[in-house]
Amino acid sequence: MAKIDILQMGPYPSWDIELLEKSFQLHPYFEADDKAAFIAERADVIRGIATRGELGASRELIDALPQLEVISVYGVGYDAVDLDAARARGIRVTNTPDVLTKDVADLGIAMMLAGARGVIGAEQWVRSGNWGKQGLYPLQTQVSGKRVGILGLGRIGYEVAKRCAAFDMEIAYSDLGPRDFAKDWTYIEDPAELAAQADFFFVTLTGGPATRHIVSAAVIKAVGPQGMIINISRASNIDEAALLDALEDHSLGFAALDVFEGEPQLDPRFLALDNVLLQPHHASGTVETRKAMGRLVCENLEAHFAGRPLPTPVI
Ligand code: 8YV
Repeated sequence: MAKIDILQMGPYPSWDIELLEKSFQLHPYFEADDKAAFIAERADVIRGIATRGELGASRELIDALPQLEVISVYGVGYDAVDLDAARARGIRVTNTPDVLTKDVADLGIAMMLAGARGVIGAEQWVRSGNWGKQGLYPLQTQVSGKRVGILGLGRIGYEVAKRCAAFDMEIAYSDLGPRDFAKDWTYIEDPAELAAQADFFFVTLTGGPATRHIVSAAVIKAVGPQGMIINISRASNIDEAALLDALEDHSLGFAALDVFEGEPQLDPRFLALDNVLLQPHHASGTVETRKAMGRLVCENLEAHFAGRPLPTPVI
């Protein structure tokens, strides 16, 4: 029987390709020079899309594929998929929640510690020979016992909070309402109020139109010159221009960022700053987690085409 045709939006590790190719014929969109011609040639056969969180699937692409039935996202975030366009056509969308939660929280904590303790600069101090020439590295900032504000106490926010609790931090959070499982932590509805009482301010919200720029200039200012913002969610959750202004004039102390507007291109202003820690959107980037994500992408596609319930549906 002929394999079902799947449009592949971005690269996957070889083990995912092997897995997917057992059941599907992959069409690597990202390798095509002429994207429009690539789609036009395959429009009548493509029944599924395998995409990545940051690549999603636009309305234009969905509209160009009349046989499309399912979009399987390699990532928990599906904000780059035009859900309205998919819903209007009855196209199913799946993502990869849960399997990446702990890794994303781990990287958030690593970024907090690295930023506060100057781990990157300290390593440079050793490599450059400054330790021998200039002596001790400048003193850094303590993390244990400090106040943390978590904007979005979903799966990832909860894992961040648990880790912060192990550092004896005072935990406050904001969400749509107080969460039953968070009785030991303080609920503060307003993001700016949450920010005002946080030394370390984690952004762990779902991305999308509803939360766009929720971390506004006012929230950034409220974190303040001694504070740090850690973003392991989506760039769109922060007003990036306001963030850059605040980092440049030091009205915000530090930012540790895994996500950027227009990534992988960055606003060059970031590169001139020494009060940022910049990471290449790799919070879920471990072999173990990426293997689990790849399996889920494949399992969702297989379930759909076999008429079984989808393991992790979005719509
Ligand atoms: C991935 C992500 O880096 O889960 C998400 O929403 O953004 C990340 O886990 C990305 O989807 C991999 O392409």
